[in-house]
Amino acid sequence: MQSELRKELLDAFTKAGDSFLSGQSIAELIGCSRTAVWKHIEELRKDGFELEAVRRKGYRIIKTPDNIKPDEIRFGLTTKYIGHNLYYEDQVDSTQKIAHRLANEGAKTGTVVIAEEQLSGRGRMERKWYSPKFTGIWMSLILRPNIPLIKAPQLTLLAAVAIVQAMEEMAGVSPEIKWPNDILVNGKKVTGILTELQAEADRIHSIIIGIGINVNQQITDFPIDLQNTASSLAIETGKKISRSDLIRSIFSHFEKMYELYLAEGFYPVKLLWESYVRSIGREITAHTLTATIKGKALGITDDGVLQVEDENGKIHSIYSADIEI
Ligand code: BT5
Repeated sequence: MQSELRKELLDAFTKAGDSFLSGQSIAELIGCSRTAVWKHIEELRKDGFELEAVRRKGYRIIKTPDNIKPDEIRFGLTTKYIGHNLYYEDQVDSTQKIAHRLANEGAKTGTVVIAEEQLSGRGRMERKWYSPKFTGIWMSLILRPNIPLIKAPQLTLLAAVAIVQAMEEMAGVSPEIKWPNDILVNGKKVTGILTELQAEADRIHSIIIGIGINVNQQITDFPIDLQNTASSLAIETGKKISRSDLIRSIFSHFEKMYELYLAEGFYPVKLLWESYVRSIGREITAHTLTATIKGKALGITDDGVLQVEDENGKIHSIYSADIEI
């Protein structure tokens, strides 16, 4: 975790935007001496930040180190709570595993675990999520909403909307959502979402939303068996995308959607989700754990459940499945 002082310093620079912050005002803001300010600025420089220092004006940050360490994410972060407690790891089995432990220990809503590499990244139903070093965003977000268990899948859809909005903003692509948890760009899977719960009876303790985004991989970076179905933002746009910009944008869109959801329920989220979805209105095959259902995807209910009409006109409610379009 980041030190409180470092957080305050980066928040002050975020608020200042392009303006300079004088040594005196930094000292007052974070409650330390001018000499200590100088020391903190030197530490930022050592960690890869470029600062401009101008006499009588003060300091401003002109370049960040371009990584996804908490400092880099913190600078420019404007959310109220999403991403404020950030746990960064170089290499983990799965960020979900760490997030579960932190949630058990009482981690606050908005806590995020992020890693450069996952050795056993997981998808749904024990499937593997390929998460190579430095190229993607592998993170888990902890939330503690006061909602009934049955509504938990809505948060997968909410996350998908926020991620699509952030990708539009930061990569200039037009992603499509494939119910329930995939985000595709030009028909290829760029993102998977895995929502897990800690709950008892009908009470949710926490929801852990795992988000995996392929950002800067080239096609040969994927294992052969994924090369036809998977892609990255860099492949689809032909340019490298800043992972920390994308993460901040996701946090900020997520927080806005989440606040809307808590205040007004799922309906406004559903409307947005529908505008990004690919499978609705089409003939699909849904493979659930117990059956395969062929038919027309009619839409989702207000609870986020997929409705499929088969050839006999029977309507099936599908809670979770793999969809072929
Ligand atoms: C998902 O599962 O799509 C959910 C993936 C969630 C990953 C995040 S990363 C951070 C957090 N920590 C974790 O351990 N997990 C979460 P599912 O719908 O079951 O899709 C899994 C399938 O996607 C696999 O069976 C592969 O076919 C394919 N796949 C695996 N890695 C991929 C990748 N990097 N890009 C695209 N497709 C991939």
